Amino acid sequence: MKRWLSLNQKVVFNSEKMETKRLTVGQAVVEFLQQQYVERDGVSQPFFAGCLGIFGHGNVAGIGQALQQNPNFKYILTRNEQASVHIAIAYAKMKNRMGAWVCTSSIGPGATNMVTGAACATINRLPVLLIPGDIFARRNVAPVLQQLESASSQDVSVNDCLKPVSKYWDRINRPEQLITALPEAMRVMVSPSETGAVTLAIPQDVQAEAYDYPISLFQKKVWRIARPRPDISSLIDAAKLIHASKKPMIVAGGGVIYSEATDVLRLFVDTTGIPVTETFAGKGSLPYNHPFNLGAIGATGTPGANKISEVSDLVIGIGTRYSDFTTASKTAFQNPDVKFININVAEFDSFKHGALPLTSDAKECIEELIGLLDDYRTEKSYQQEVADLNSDWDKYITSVYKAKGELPVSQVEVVGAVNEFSAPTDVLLCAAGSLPGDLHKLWRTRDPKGFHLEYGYSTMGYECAAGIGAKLACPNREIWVMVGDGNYLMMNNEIVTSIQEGIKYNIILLNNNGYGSIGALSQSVGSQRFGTRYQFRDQETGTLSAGNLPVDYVQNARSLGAHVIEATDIASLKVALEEAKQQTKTTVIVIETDLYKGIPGYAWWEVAVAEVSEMETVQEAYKIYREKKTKQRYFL
Ligand SMILES: Cc1ncc(C[n+]2csc(CCOP(=O)(O)OP(=O)(O)O)c2C)c(N)n1
Ligand SMILES: [Mg+2]
Repeated sequence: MKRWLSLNQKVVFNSEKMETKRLTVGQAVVEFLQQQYVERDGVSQPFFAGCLGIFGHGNVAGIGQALQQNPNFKYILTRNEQASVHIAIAYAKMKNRMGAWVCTSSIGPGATNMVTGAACATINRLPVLLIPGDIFARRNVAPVLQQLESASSQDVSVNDCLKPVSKYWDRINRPEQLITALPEAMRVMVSPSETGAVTLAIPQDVQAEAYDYPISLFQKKVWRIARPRPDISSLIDAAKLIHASKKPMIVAGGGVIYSEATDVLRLFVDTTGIPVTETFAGKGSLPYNHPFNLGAIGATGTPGANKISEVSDLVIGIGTRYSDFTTASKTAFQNPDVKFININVAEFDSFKHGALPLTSDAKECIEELIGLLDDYRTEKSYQQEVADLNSDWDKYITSVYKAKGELPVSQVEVVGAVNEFSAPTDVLLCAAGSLPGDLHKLWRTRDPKGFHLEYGYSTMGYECAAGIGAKLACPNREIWVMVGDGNYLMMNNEIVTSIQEGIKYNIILLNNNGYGSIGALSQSVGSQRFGTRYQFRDQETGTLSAGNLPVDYVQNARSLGAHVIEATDIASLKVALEEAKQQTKTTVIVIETDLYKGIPGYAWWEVAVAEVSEMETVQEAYKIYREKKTKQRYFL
């Protein structure tokens, strides 16, 4: 043992003899984060782009002070902590999870503002590091401003709300706990199967305390993003299932894009003739005009995708978590003998629907599968059917994109104008409302990163903040945020941040004076759009029906510092899009759209309907609901 030690002088077993650096906890965090790198396929890059946030008493002297003395680690002041997280999510999504931001907040409302963002990140499987301040670990001055007191424990703070929405959650009560907590936080953030929101709650006194940290904590560390290979026996079984299948299909989810598997997917499709359907996160897996691309699947899917999923005997899910929108609330797959193969880096997802699990990286697995399929090819007639469905749908898109000349314009006409104006590598960004469904069906995606939909959590208010994150990740792409009036009113404040930072993106604000989406949903459950219009209250009927509210979106956006253009019809919208592109600062185009003009859907989405009611419309809706439910299936 002695001899071994003498040969390895640098190995120190006694922590007393470690080379150390005296830093506050806040300083140690910032120094550590700057040294974290990720590497995939031989390309290495720093993982953290910087820190977004808002200071308060919980973080100003700790993380705040550390950020000031480390100007190389960028700090961006935002307007709302939830929005910080939205920016971080959009960035990580555009970076295919190879980059992330830290979000810092004070104690209390700043921290709980991040709960929604954390849930959004975790559900979408996107990495973000949250560092909320926390109440004094020392406790002697409790209760501090914003402290949630508990009569049953002193070890509770509002940060505990972040536990269920975080993939890793820790509270750093002593400075040395950082030494083991930080690598754990990194392990989870860079894991393709585990990633999501990671929370390190750090009490304000602890953030400012100094400790002698081992210098090895601050050495450059490169985390390899592995491409785990599938189990070979399962892979052989998968190849057999494909060989036996007459009507196989692929459900391409976000994992295809995050794994950068789009080229190999295309090769797989070209060699096998297996058609592709796309989830919200997976849209862009194949270009829209590939003859084997059936487009959007599920509740907001195309007729072609729904027709094929109804009869398919083998569904190959790649990087999908099978949300209810994808499965049309478990009604999409009706072949009594349907089988599933799931290629997913997360074991949890790969076992869904009783599938043959190929727990592995999408790119790696597809490559290996191609090697086992020999000359397998779907029948010519099936390929022809798919190609016809693709071209029929494209003709339909052309017809609905065309402006009809009626005012207010329809939402679909706006989608058409933006799609036709945008360049292939531009980014369309959206999250909630009636736009996501229209975009899922109708957007002609030409680039794997061209379609950015946050539809895991469908967070109202995501869009205007997320535009910043998308632009930070892809400065050379033009970002087109499409947002409804409801979403815009929920969170538009980050326009100010974009002006502050000189980060330019475009917002197309579709004002239909209320909730087109939930209004239509309300109607479908028999509730006649109750409480979904932005109208004055009618004092006689007590309903929101006495004329549109006079919200001036043009003035609103202008007051935040944006360049604003008002469009009244599709012709003026086209001119506005050109003007927006020329601008160097964030530009908002406001256009009024029709609340009622929508396009039909081709599959069901389960939303519960009242079982009893005196309202006939509800009774009728309940009958339809019961009928639809008969198609729901379990896959075991
Ligand atoms: C934070 C949040 N609250 C509520 C909802 C439910 N919801 C989804 S879309 C929507 C209305 C969106 O309104 P708008 O942006 O005007 O879009 P439109 O429905 O008119 O297309 C609501 C209330 C949600 N997704 N997120
Ligand atoms: Mg609206």
